[in-house]
Order: sequence, then C-alpha cells, then structure tokens
Amino acid sequence: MSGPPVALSIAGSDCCAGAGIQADLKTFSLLGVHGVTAVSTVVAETPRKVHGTHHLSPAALQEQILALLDCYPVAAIKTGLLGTAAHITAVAEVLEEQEKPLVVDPILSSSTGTVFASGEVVSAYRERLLPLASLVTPNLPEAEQLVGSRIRPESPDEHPALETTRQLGEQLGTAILVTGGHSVWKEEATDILYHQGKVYFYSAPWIDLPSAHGTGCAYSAAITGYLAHGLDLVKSIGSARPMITRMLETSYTWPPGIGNEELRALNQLPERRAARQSK
Ligand code: PXL
Repeated sequence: MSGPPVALSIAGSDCCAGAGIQADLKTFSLLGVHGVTAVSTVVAETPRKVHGTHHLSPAALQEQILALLDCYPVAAIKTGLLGTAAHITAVAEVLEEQEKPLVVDPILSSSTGTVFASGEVVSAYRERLLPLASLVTPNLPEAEQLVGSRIRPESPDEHPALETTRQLGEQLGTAILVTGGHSVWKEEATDILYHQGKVYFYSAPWIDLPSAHGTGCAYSAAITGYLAHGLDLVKSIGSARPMITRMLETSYTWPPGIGNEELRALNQLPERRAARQSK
C-alpha cells in the first residue's frame, strides 16, 4: 500500500503559525502530502512584530535532516529561513549528497521588515545552496539582493522583475520564480519564472491582506508539495498559484474581530501601497 508522498521542510518555527514550518505543514496537508520538518531557528513572533530569533546549532539542524532522509522516502525538499551562513553551509553539505527536487526560498527579511540576512548569508546562498536548487523563489527585493543590483524596467509595459529574474537565472543556472507580492504589475500580483532560457508569467488578483504573513512560505511549500506528487516544475507552479490565492482569501485575520479594512487604516497601508506602485 503506498501512502501519501513525503516532503521535507527545512525552515524556522514561527510561533504564531503564519509562516515557517507551521505554514509549510498546513500547506502540505491541504495537498495530501505528509510533511516532515527540520528546524533551523525558533522565531518568537506575532503578526506585526518579530520579538526574537533563536538559532539552533548547525549540527542540530544537520542531525534532524540526516535522520529524516535516512528514515522517510522524501520525494521533495524545501528550505525556508536559514538565518546564518553556517546554517546554509550545513544544509548544503547534507543536500549535496542527494538529487531530490529542491525548492529554496531565500528568506532575507520578514514582511514586517526584520532583516534576517547579512552579506555573508547572501554569499553562502549564492555559493553553496542555490547551485543545488531546482527552483529558487525570492521576492523582488530578495532577488535584487541576490543579483547585487537594482535593475528597473525600461518601460511600464515591462514586468518590474523581468531583467532581475533573467540575470539571476543566467548567473546561477537554476530556475528562478520571482514572486509578485511585492510588485503590483498591471493591477495584479504577477510572478515571473525563468526556466531553461524561457520566461513564464503567472498572474493572480492582488489581495491586500495587512495581517497576512508567510504567503511566500506557503507558496514555496505548495510548489514543493506538487513536486512531491510528481508534477513537473511549470505545472507545480501553475497549480500552486491559485491555491495560494484561495488560502489568502480564507486566511485568519489578526487581531480577531478587527477586519482588514480597519487594519489597513491602522497601518496606513494605502500609502505604502501607492508608494510601491509608483516605484
Ligand atoms: O515570512 C518569512 C518568515 C519565514 N520563516 C519564519 C518567519 C518568517 C517571518 O517572520 O518567522 C520562521
């Protein structure tokens, strides 16, 4: 009897369960995938604030990954928050030995602006982990950090991330999906994939949810889940995108009893959004 496929998330723990391994496990289970986890960092966090980050040792992280790979028929792997260069190197050392599909979500900062990454972290990603990836899923600011420059489109008709995505893909020789949540293009959240010399666009309605965080975690987990089911990369992304829209539409809003309209006013998000659009 064959059971559900198994996917491994190597990531941080978000105690309020919007992001990190908690988001990954919820996403895997919606897809009928058995999720297993290796924790890198424990983040004390509430929806609009990171209170503290507590790293496990790189050896403790490796021990979890090795134990799981030894015991389970892991079909696909994703990485999320790896807060130090030593954690990234430790993960790369273990994953170099295997050839399973690997989705790397290079978390360089939180949606509330906490910077998780130093220059050393960016270099460790570029040199050690990204070359092993089947897919890398940065948002636009992360992609710009990884490329090392800010490239703006020549015309408003060009997607804001087109050149950055292409350059990163060519530099690393890996598929790159730049997720659209940080750049509204033509009134939609449009993700852009560079894969084997071709560019693909995935558009979805822009859903402005001030209380949501961890959308990127759930998205990369959904792609990993579909890969674990055996879909190819392009189909996995095409299936994950509408799933994330549905998850956002039905997501828990925080604080309880306060709707997104009121939160938006509290956070002055229309201004932030207008500033983003005019960039
Ligand atoms: O959304 C990025 C992210 C990923 N992983 C963990 C986090 C966060 C955001 O704060 O806490 C564990």
